[in-house]
Amino acid sequence: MIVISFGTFDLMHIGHLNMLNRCKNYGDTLIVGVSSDSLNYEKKQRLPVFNEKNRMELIKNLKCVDEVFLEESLEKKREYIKKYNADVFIIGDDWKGKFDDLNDICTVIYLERTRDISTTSIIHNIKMYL
Ligand code: C2G
Repeated sequence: MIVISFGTFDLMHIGHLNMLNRCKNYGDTLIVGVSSDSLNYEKKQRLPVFNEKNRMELIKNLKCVDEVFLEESLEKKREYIKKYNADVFIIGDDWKGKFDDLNDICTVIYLERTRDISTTSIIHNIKMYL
């Protein structure tokens, strides 16, 4: 079974690792689309702290990840799923319901996020307390 997942993974933290480890439990191969810097700017109106090259390198080197590619548009999910022959598409439940239309070509699963950690809260804490 081939699993595909997506994300920015900026300031990689334990929530990201938990998500990807759990993704891998659903199949034999885990492919991860890492959102490009410009896609992130569109989504969040700011550039990531770590650039796309470094974010891809970090994710690619995790034991649970078999392959990474650059996700250039949120609308291209169907295309990427077909290209990588993914059987299962997994993402955090902050996106719950958003990708249900893809159930016609694969199984869409939303997993619960790790509580109390996010890239935004890390940036906030650094600004406040350091
Ligand atoms: N995540 C998690 N727990 C956290 C933080 C993140 O499980 N505390 C998960 C998210 O739900 C997502 C993945 O880790 O599945 C990557 O998180 P983000 O980098 O925040 O991803 P996002 O910017 O939402 O990009 O095309 C979809 C988007 O690219 C997803």
